[in-house]
Amino acid sequence: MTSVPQPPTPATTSDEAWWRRATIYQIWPRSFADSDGDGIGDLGGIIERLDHLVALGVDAVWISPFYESPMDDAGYDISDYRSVDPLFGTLDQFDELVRELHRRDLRLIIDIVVNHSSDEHPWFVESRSSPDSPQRDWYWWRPPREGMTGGEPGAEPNNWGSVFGGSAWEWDEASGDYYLHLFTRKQPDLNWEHPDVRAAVHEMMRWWIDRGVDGFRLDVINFISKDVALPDGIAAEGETWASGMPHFVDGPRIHEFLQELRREVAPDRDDIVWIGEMPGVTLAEAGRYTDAQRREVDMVFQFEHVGVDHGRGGRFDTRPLVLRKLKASLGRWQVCLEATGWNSLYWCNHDQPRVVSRFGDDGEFRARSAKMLATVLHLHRGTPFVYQGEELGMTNFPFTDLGDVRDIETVNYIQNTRAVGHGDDDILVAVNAGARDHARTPMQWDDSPSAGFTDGEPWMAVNPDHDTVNAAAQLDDEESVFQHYRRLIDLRHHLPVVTDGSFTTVLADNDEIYAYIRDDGHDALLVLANVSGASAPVEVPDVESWNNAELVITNLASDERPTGRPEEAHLQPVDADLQPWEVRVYRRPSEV
Ligand code: TEU
Repeated sequence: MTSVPQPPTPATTSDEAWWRRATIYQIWPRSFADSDGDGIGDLGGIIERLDHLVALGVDAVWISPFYESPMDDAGYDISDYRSVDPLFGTLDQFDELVRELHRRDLRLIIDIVVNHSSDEHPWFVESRSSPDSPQRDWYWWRPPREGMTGGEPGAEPNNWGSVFGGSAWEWDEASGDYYLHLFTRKQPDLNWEHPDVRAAVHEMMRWWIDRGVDGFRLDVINFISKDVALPDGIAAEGETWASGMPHFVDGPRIHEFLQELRREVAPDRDDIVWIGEMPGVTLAEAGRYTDAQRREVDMVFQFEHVGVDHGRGGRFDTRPLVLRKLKASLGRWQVCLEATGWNSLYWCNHDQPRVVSRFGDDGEFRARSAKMLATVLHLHRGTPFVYQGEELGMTNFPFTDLGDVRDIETVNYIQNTRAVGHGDDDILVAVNAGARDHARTPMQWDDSPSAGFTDGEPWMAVNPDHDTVNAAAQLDDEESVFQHYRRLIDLRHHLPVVTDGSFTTVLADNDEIYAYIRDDGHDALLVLANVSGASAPVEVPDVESWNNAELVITNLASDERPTGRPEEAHLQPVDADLQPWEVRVYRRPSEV
């Protein structure tokens, strides 16, 4: 028997699952911290920077893929599931990281990418070697359309488009079939219908549990069960490729596969957290996935709220934020998952532009609006995620040259839109609004030329604002964005209503104010936020009941507060106009 390392003491003792009271910090290893001077972040760099996470007060860390990979999709294309890519370090360093995290009472969540592997994974290499390979059916191989020759336009087995542009099928001349890849052609989809595929995944994940991990973030896990008939999708007018989503999102055997996964990997480890990344997941399905009784996943990453500013063209087709839509979306998830489910709460990750540039003001009110957005998010019901640099109020990168982007999705977008005649100026606007590259610039540790990220040449340019936006400048500044995040995380640890309280939207139709009430029968919290750059009046319902409430957190700097002193802030009426991007959170005894 392999020994299972003891989990660390939970952040707060409670009979509930620890992750309900936790805040999880996401590290994208390539851009977090570089320990060996090659310009690329690594595990050694993470180990050196753990005190930053301790100072912030988070409970767990999720690390994006660090496994061996050709890096076609920045590591989300894995060629060896039981390894550390030499770029990122060694398995010994991974073990050291687990020890160092656990020593600090921090848990480790790893990223499992098993909807697809890399085309360089030995499973795919074998599968591709011949139609007669015993592993042929580990992936989705299909012949060309009836009467057509493989490789000719329109011969693809169906009309599904890849998430990253073009067809989702790649013709393999040598073995005479197409294979399915919902993402890049170097990310062939695994066939979960095959029991040996599932068994291989279970075994691999048990191996990581034995190495001490405390949880899993499962990449696009609601795509693993496909309609085996692989029917055509409905293409929009004038488009060649259709979304295949209706045929693989929350597919026919998804609940069975997830229950089996949890049962086979960690049947008696209730402390392991399971987080499912689920693009396109419906509310009804999310309720099922996160119903604790069903033992599937503990929370899902859903995408509705990060799509509210998207037009038909998705991330590269953004519109100004309509606050009502954002509130309605998050509010719907709050209410629908209240009884049996659980939410994950995020603005940022390695796939999203920086939230302060997106929904806030990354100019004059950068710090204030970053704190407001953090407060609004963290006081919803669910588990909040902080993405590296978000706690500093890091901003989007001001791209002026399309040659500076690195992400495959952006590179493909540029190529495909140029091919249909779009000019670079328009493309630049789209890229500046929505590209994943914004999240992937090096972490800003200090104001030195490489922002303290590396002693070498950073693999991607550092955001020029690192001379003012950096960790060194914020750690000891009580009024920094960092300290505000720390206070929010601390509030969650000490105030049960943040975890347990019911959620009620107020002023749903107001287009400037984001307001809601949390109530656990003991305490009530009122969150009032101005999501606009102009001061805004606020009509607090039942305002008298809040008159003597305590102001638990605000984002105004001391010289910006009406009284100048936090302990006197309550002297300001609850319904006083909110300043641009201001947030106030009040607490009073519950009246329920
Ligand atoms: O993302 C899933 C996904 O479908 C989108 O969020 C996506 O990243 C895309 O940009 C839509 O525009 C996950 C990972 O988080 C992402 O980094 C990977 O590229 C993708 O899966 C494939 O593994």
